[in-house]
Amino acid sequence: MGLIIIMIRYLVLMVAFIDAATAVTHEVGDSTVGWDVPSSTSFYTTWASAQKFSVGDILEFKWTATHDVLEVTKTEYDDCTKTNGEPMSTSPVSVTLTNTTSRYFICTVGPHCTNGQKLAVTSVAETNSTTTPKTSPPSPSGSSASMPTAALVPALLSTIAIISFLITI
Ligand SMILES: [Cu+2]
Repeated sequence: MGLIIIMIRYLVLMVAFIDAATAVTHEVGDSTVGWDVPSSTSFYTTWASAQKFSVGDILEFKWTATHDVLEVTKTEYDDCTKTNGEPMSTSPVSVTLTNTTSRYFICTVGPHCTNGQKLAVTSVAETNSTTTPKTSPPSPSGSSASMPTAALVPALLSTIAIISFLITI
């Protein structure tokens, strides 16, 4: 009997821990295109709008030909100009989204940025509550409806884990 309780508690804790440590890695452009001069100038805008970026998530830029990644201001992103900083020229480049500020990235090689190799992302705060973020990204109706439930289950399991510890101590 005691062993079973210990095992259940262990499993519940594991689930709670995994949820707390979950950070999604977004491979920019997905594995088929990656970070490249896209076939359409709106490619990365379309790609980004299909993602849900949360604080703590990671952007991963991967490429094979000659490209680089430079984080720039919005103006530089809009105009494809570069005033500050050294581009990161060795693939892969990982960038952690640390807050809800919009981030802008371009490739500084030749006319790649003008041809659409640029990315803008905005992260939403990762919370387990049901409050909606101030700037909610366009999301398909299905995914937004299922989110609160998905966040509730690990929260519930964490609570059970804490309670089971308090009882046995
Ligand atoms: Cu490039």
